[in-house]
This record gives sequence, structure tokens and C-alpha cells, in this order.
Amino acid sequence: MNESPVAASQQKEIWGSDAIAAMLRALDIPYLALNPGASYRGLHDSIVNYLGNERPQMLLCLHEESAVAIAHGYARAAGRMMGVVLHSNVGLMHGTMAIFNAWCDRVPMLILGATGPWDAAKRRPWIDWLHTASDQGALVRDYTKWDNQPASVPAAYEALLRAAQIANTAPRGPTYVNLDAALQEQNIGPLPALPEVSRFRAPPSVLPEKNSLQKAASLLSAAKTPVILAGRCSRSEIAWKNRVALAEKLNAKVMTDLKAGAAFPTDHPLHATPPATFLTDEGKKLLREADVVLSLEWIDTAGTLKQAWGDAPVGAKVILVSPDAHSHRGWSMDHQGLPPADIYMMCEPDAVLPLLLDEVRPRTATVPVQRDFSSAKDEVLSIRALANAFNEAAANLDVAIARLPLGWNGAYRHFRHPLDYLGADGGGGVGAGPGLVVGTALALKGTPRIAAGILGDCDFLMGVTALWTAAHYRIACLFLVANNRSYYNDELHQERVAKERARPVENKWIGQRIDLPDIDLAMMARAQGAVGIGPVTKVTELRTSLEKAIETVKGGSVCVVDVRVLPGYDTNMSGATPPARR
Ligand SMILES: Cc1ncc(C[n+]2csc(CCOP(=O)(O)OP(=O)(O)O)c2C)c(N)n1
Ligand SMILES: [Mg+2]
Repeated sequence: MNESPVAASQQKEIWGSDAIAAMLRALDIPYLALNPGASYRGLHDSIVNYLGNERPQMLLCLHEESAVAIAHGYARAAGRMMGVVLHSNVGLMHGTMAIFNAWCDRVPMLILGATGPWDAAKRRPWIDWLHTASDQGALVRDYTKWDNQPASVPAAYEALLRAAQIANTAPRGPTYVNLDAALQEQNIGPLPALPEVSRFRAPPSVLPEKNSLQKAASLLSAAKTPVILAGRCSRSEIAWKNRVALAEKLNAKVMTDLKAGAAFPTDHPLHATPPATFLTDEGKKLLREADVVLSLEWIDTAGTLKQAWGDAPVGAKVILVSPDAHSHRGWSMDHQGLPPADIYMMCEPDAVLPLLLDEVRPRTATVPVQRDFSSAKDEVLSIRALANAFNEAAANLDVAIARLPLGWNGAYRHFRHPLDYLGADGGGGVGAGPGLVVGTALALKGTPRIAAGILGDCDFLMGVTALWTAAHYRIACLFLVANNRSYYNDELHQERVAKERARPVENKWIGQRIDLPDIDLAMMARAQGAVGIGPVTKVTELRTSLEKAIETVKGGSVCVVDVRVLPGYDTNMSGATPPARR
């Protein structure tokens, strides 16, 4: 998968960007996803000719939005961050939505940018002026954890160390370092000594204070109907086992969230209701009956409690385990509502759970019967039919699902391992899907697990050029497009508005439907070097198409299956109260 440069002759002179490249290697950044630009031509040269395009290796992307989405997907699956390089203000502007997604998903990422030359006397006429902004970081400051524009090589070393440290400190997130073109292109003489990276690492997780831990343990041990909300979490197998052990010791029911990666085996008898984006009626009932709720980094604790109790005071004691408020600021409301917390441990659940597990007393209760996700026979080509056929075709495979379509019902497929499902897009920015799948596949490259995404057609179309990057670098992955030829989620919104206003519901498709001409998604895949299958229009064709696709991906290729599903959702995306708006 390498793009190997010819070896450069003996390096007599060292440039500012060589030092920055050396620092990236010292930080162990494995890849840099990028779209090129003159503002960082110095760094580009250093990666290729000073580092030999290794550690980090460049991944050429056709759009900055996919570069960032790939880094987002990579970090989720690999549990470590990679880098992105975005050209001046324009490349950064193209990357912003994906940065917002990564920010909301609390995913670490080192974003490098460039500007200038800041020294006006060094600027080329016109273009360097266009691509110099006096506060470029301001474009992303509200949804990055930290940004900086270093003015010298030693300052750049420190900025990169700090950016990496902050990005990797919980709550994690993207950081942005903007490299002045003149600094990159400065001849600096000998390489300034690199700092010792191990002395600047992110700190270990914060442990809870004893008193809170004991109080939480006694509340949980004495609870009659405890419920655990298992939200954002790491891909650690040990942490997964700790969650299972805690739920079993407490005999507590567990809920998980389709907005976050797999957190608990969905086929465990204590997993109470299929994971969902908005609470299901079953979930609401379960919560209303709870006397103690343990919220483990649940994405929207306040909103979830509100769905259960409405405007009445929350009837359960709430134990909140989340460091997230460290990232809560004024611009974005992605912090969600303010939940009540009778006990508040501002720590990562992974750090709290082993301690809580020791501290709680076993609680006996009747173990519920294991949930059955088995489904009826499908007669029409719906998302459910696609799910069932995929489950059968991939029955003996380890799959990492990096994206699911909006119409997915959490009961369609079980998650039994932390890598079985990686979560949604974080910030609700459509178009992330393809990049998330490619980034996941990059992280899993060389392992037996197959990276796959089941994507809405519009999510696929908006980010489709990420497929070329996957094909070019032989990053095998599978795309199943739940193609309803519509921005269907918004048809549902128009339907709701029409009903409210007593207007013709049959007009809901106008300005939403994508046909006449139909887009040939398989052809779009083939155009980028992937294998394209479909359109699949009959339930009876599904199984063989999916088997063929899986074999193709096992053989190392990128494969897309265009599955023409009937418009329609089998989820509460269409009927949550208060109305769901995305
Ligand atoms: C960047 C962006 N543009 C628009 C939206 C509004 N939006 C939310 S869901 C959706 C429809 C997505 O269509 P598709 O991926 O085909 O899924 P479907 O709703 O058809 O199942 C749109 C346009 C958004 N969330 N993000
Ligand atoms: Mg659609």
C-alpha cells in the first residue's frame, strides 16, 4: 500500500518542515490523510523526501471532508489517533463538517494546517494573500480542543506535543496546529534536538473519589430496579467484560445507544431493549420504573431522562460517570441538556468500573429471558430484509460495522464484541459514512475482521470519493447502500409538517427524491476502482449479491452493493417526542 519515493541524496540542508516531520514520527503518527496544497508544500516535501513517506505515510484523499472522516473512523477502531493535513483556509473550510463530527464523537485527531507566509514580504502575489488568514484557527476553534500557530521550530515541537497530549486526554477530540508556510520553508541548519515524547504523554485516567464511589456502590447494591445506560466507551475488551460483570453482579438491566459504538452484548439477557437513536417505548417504560440509573458516558442523559419522565422530576437517583463537561463550551450545544446527578464522578467509565465492581454487593433478581432478535420472513426489499440477508451471508465472519442507515432498527443485528459496531457520525453531519468505513478498514487492515458500512444513499453520495482512497491503497471494505433514492428522513419531516398544517402529504417527496435519472451507484464505485454490484431490486437476489460482495472484500478489494430498498423506516426516527429534527 506504499507509495515509495526514490531515495533522496544525502540530506545536507535541513528545513523547518523536516523538523516538523521528524516530530510527527517521534509522536508515532501512523498516517496523514490529506488533500494537497501549496501552503504546506514544505511539509509535503519533508514527508516524502525526508521521511521517505513512512511513519507517517500519506493517504491521498479527493476531498478534505473524507480526509477527516477517514481519520475519525481510524481513531474509533484503532483506539489511537492519526493525522490530517488541510491546505490553508480553503482546505480547512472543506474539512469543517467532518471536524465537527469528530469533535461531537470525542475522537482524538491531530489536524495540521498551513497559512501564509505570515510575513507579508514573503508572500507571492495574489494567491498567498488569498490563503493567509490572521486567525485561521478561529474557523474551527469552537469544535476543536486546542489550536495554535507556532512561530519557530522549537515552538512547533511544543505545539505538536501539546496538541497530541490534549487530543488524547479525556474527553478526547481533534486539535489543530497551523504551520506558517515561511516557517516550513525556512533553511534551519542542523535539526534542533527533538524532545523526549514519553515525557509529554496524556495523563492516565482520573480515578473517582472514594466517598462518591462508596455512595454509588451502596445506592446500586440497594436498588430495586437499577438500569445502566452504557454510552460512549472504548473498544477495550477488558472494559467490555467489566461492564458485563457489573451488570451481572447487580442484575441490572442495560441499555445501549446506536449513536455510540457497541458497549454491551445485545444478546445478553440483561440487555433490555435494542439499541436505538431515540428511546423506544420499551426503553421509556424501563427507565420510568428504574429507582437508580447509572449513566456511563451516555450521550444525552438529560434528554433520555426527559423522554422517560417528561416534565416531572426524574424519579430515579442518578449516578453520572462522565468527564465530558471538560469539553462543554458556549458555541455548540452538543453537550446536550444538563442532567441531574445525585452522584457525579467526572471520570471515564473504564476507570470507574473495576472499582465499582469491587465495591457493589451482588443483587439477586430474576434473570429476564434472553431477547430474541429473530425476524419474520421478508417479502419486500426493506432495510430489514437487507439486514437479515447480510446477517446470514456474514454469519461466520467478524464484521466491524462503521455506519448504519437512519432507518436501521437496533434489533436487526446483534453486537457481541466492542468492534462489532463503531457508532454513528457524531455530529449528525451526513456524508461521513464512506470515510468512516474506510478509516475503520485502515485500522483493521491485516486483521481477519471485515470493515463494513450500511449507508443511506445520500450519506454515500456525499462522501463517495473516499472509495478511491480505499481502492488506491488497497484498503478492503464493504459498502451496502440502503438506497431508497431519497433524503427520506426529510420526507418524513415534510409529512409531519403537512399533517400538522393539513396540507397534502403526497407532496412530501418534492425536493427530496433522487430519481429521473436514477444514480448508478455501482458505476460510481467502479469509476473509482471499487467493485460495484447492483442495483439489487429483488429480495431473492440479495443473498447471492451479498455473498459475492463479501468474497470480493475478503480478496482485498473495495466493494459496493447498491440495494434498492423501499422507502420506509422501522424505527422511532419518525415519531420521537419531542419531534426528532436532524
Ligand atoms: C450535511 C448535512 N446535510 C443535511 C442534513 C439533513 N439530513 C439529515 S438526514 C438526511 C437524509 C439523508 O439521506 P440518506 O442518507 O439517503 O438516508 P435516508 O434518510 O434516505 O434513510 C438529511 C438530508 C444533515 N444532517 N447533514
Ligand atoms: Mg436515502
